[in-house]
Amino acid sequence: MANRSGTAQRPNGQSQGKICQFKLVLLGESAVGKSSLVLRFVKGQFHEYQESTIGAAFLTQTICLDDTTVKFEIWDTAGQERYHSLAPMYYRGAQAAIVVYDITNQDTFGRAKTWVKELQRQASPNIVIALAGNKQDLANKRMVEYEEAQTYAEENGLLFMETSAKTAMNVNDIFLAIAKKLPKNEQNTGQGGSVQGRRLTEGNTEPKTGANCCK
Ligand SMILES: Nc1nc2c(ncn2[C@@H]2O[C@H](COP(=O)(O)OP(=O)(O)OP(=O)(O)O)[C@@H](O)[C@H]2O)c(=O)[nH]1
Ligand SMILES: [Mg+2]
Repeated sequence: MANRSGTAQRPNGQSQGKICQFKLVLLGESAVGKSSLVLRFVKGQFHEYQESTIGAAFLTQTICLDDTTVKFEIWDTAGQERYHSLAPMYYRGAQAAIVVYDITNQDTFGRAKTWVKELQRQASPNIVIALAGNKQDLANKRMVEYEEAQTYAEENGLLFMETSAKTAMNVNDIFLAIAKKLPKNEQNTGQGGSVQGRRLTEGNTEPKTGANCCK
């Protein structure tokens, strides 16, 4: 139940804290592991033979952050070039983006930089962007140095982590870091479809309980 100030309350009147909803989009070259990262985050699973995404996939996951429940509405886009023109539909109005590259493939890092530029030019001005160097479990085949990506991320104001959807390394952490960076104050939690996160109202406030959510 949400009261007038948007603070969720239990029937006994105890405050559960704020509930915020954010649109997050994943972008990056095909086969870098976007769907695998989402599958790991949302379902705790990994598939060696993950199918290439057609168009885009939509999933949600909820995490708890101090007194705030953060619900991510996740758009996992298709990395194949023929779907590029669809991307603005998914990043438009997004409050957060994860741009993914594969640390074993230098070209995918170049493609990630192009996505970052496109987001900086065309997405919401306050969008929180995270850069994920995925397949960290294959560090013995590394083609992109950690320091190179970290420097690039610092220069562009991006969150940065190397991740592995396979081992789960830093997967929850990158979503958590984004959740922490997103604005959650009263001013920034307007109603549906606003540029910033929106507060849930009665009827859709119940967060999913799971590994990433408090009960
Ligand atoms: N070793 C390893 N393999 C991974 C990792 N993440 C994904 N993969 C594998 O990489 C392949 C591509 O992963 P996807 O998640 O389908 O990649 P995608 O970025 O969603 O690709 P598109 O949907 O075509 O854009 C699959 O065979 C995955 O099993 C990882 O962290 N480590
Ligand atoms: Mg995919």
